[in-house]
Amino acid sequence: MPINAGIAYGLALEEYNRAKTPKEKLKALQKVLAASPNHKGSERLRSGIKQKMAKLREQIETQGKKKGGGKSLSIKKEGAAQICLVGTTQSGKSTFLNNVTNVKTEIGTHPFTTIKPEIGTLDYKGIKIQIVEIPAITKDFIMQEKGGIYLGIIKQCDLIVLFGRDKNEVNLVLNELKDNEVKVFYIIFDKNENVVEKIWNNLRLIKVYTKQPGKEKDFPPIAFKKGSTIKNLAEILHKDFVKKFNEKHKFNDKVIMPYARVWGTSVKFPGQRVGFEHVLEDEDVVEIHNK
Ligand SMILES: Nc1nc2c(ncn2[C@@H]2O[C@H](COP(=O)(O)OP(=O)(O)OP(=O)(O)O)[C@@H](O)[C@H]2O)c(=O)[nH]1
Ligand SMILES: [Mg+2]
Repeated sequence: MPINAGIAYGLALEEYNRAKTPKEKLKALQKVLAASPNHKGSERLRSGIKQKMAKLREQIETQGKKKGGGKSLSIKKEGAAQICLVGTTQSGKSTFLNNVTNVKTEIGTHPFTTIKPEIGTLDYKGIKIQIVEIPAITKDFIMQEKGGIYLGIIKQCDLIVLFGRDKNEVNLVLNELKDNEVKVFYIIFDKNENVVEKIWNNLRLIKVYTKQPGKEKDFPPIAFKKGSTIKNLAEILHKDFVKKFNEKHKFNDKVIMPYARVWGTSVKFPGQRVGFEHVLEDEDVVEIHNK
């Protein structure tokens, strides 16, 4: 089917053909896409352009990582989860970071106060959650010098908290995430909500307390993915324990089957005896008997 392309489209294509670096090419392709006809007959054309853009972004990202030397800008995940604060400038990202973590970073009276990722640790009922403020997102932020690096960090995190001063800004950030194929789950910051609670509820984690027989539960709790079992807990507590158990079992040695007692919503009554495959729930207290 013939495509009614138009002058803007032609100019953008020309710009693309002249472009040398991946960044220039990506910028030109964005124009090509914007100017390309948007009807059924041009779907294949548009999806082809988008695929090319995705490849260029990847290229820019890898280049950025190499250039940054991976020192101050690649962020090692620490704690049970890594959260990224992503939003427009002066939307309250640093304010939130300072409020909920141990970090005291500068709160701006001017735009673009935060110029590098700032990292803090949130202590949620004993579970450590890493929070990273990404410098402000602008339209086409991927074109900025560090854009690729920031995108790399964003793509790796477990949850995004999205900031914007109004609906338009929130949409701008959402579009940037979409254009750059960020698939991470996000929540939108709302100062009238308990954002920390909302973060926890969207992480798909549970916190589990251990306990020694006859004693109170231990603190801090340990974080696990939803769906984790007693076996997963045992593996963390006693690294050799599961292995030894399996070995003994294999040689038919006389072993007392290990078991656990659980208090919490995953069991029918407090202190119920359960096996290795028992699925844990948030706030469960577990006493493992392995001797
Ligand atoms: N819109 C908005 N502004 C806030 C909020 N909390 C604080 N501010 C004010 O907004 C200004 C910027 O706050 P920051 O927390 O530094 O904003 P930021 O998003 O980190 O900004 P940059 O680092 O410059 O991108 C300050 O004057 C704050 O007092 C909030 O929840 N919403
Ligand atoms: Mg800031």
